[in-house]
Amino acid sequence: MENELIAAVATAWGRSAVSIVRLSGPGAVQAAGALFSPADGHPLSDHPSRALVYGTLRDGEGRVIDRILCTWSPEGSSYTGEETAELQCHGSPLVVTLVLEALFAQGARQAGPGEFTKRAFLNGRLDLAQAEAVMDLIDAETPAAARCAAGQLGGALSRRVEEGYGGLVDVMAHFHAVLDYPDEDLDPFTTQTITQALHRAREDLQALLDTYARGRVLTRGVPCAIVGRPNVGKSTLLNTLVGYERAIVTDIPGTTRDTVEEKCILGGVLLRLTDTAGIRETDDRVERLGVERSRKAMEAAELILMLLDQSQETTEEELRLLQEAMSLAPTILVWTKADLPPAPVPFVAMELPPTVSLSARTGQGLEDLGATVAQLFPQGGAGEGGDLLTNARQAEAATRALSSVRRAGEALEMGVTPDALLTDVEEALSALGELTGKQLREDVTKRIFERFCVGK
Ligand SMILES: Nc1nc2c(ncn2[C@@H]2O[C@H](COP(=O)(O)OP(=O)(O)OP(=O)(O)O)[C@@H](O)[C@H]2O)c(=O)[nH]1
Ligand SMILES: [Mg+2]
Repeated sequence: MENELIAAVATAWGRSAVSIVRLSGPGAVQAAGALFSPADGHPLSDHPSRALVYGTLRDGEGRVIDRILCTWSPEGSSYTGEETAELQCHGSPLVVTLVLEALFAQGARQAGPGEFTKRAFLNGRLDLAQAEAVMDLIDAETPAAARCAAGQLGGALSRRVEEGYGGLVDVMAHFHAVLDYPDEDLDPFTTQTITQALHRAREDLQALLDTYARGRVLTRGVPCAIVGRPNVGKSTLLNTLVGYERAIVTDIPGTTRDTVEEKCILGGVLLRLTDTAGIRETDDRVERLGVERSRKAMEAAELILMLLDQSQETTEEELRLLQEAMSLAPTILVWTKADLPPAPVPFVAMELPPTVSLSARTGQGLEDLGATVAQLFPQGGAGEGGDLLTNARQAEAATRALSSVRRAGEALEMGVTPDALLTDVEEALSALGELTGKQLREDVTKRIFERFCVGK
């Protein structure tokens, strides 16, 4: 039910200086006021809204729970758009439990995941792209991702989508005018205007869709496989990048059997690293299964670090693996063990990918690796404004909008009647409406907000 009084702790669970308990819905101020006595002797609701009021919080039986700061907001000017109260108590899980129990006794119920933000959306305080940005900001793992989400929260993506929406609404208006006066032929001037409008919508939508690659890198990071023959130093590199001894390292070739996954930030980019078993022909059953997994990791990767040991001669097999890597994803060739004397450099008749030379042991060359990653996945610039697509749901809606606009354009060229074309434009509008949540099915809404944490 959307109009029930809900309560939840909004801060992380655990011991801390302060915890905040949120209360939203009809009767929020009354429920808080029944338990909270301001130190100045006036009831909570007599204090100005959104001011912090100091006082004592008691349970229903009058026992003191804590001395807290409390604030309230009237309907229409809170995060959720509902009447709310926030109780800042001391950051003790026990105190928080007692506060919540006391509020439940006043008729509140526990809020579900994302329920506050869902109400904010339903009450028009945020559109859907902004609501998703709330979650992205909380989940951000790099400064660039945080800045992008903050931009989206400010409405950057929504504004871009609205512009496209406006253009298509103009097209609709034109056509409705034509439909209303069926006796008059569509004059050439109108046809041209509409063709142009559809063309612009197509370009805008394509440009918007193109932002998704970058948006995905920002929010999800780049799946990155570290591959190479046994003993080239894959696990050592993983450990160096993540800053602790995550994978076992020995001088025995074939040490890593299973894939090992870990995240790191390199060149400002979030990498989802997978250290793999060294790829070679082997009769060992376990190792062979490991090699299969290595190949799978390579296929799933969006960046491959192909390691070659510069202190050993490069084999044909390694060059074949390098070629395979390059055919699968952007690849960086990493010469490892730069602290050891080099073996003769092989003659290679193929074009090489971006190359760095490093020693995971001394750390030399790691900065070059970071710079190369940053070049392949530039993070700064436009994306940080937040006017880009960052999740699959948004990209799917934009794709649908684009194909409808394409169909409309093609239909116009083929000279179909305006009403046939309108259906396509309407579909494009409805897809764009889903993006910002103007038009949305309830099951989709539900799924989106379930991704949130309780208390948000
Ligand atoms: N001198 C030097 N030795 C290194 C460097 N990186 C790794 N090694 C050594 O090379 C050997 C193999 O390292 P690993 O990281 O286990 O190699 P791997 O590629 O994961 O090997 P497998 O798991 O068997 O495929 C170990 O003895 C490491 O200490 C380096 O930068 N310099
Ligand atoms: Mg290893």
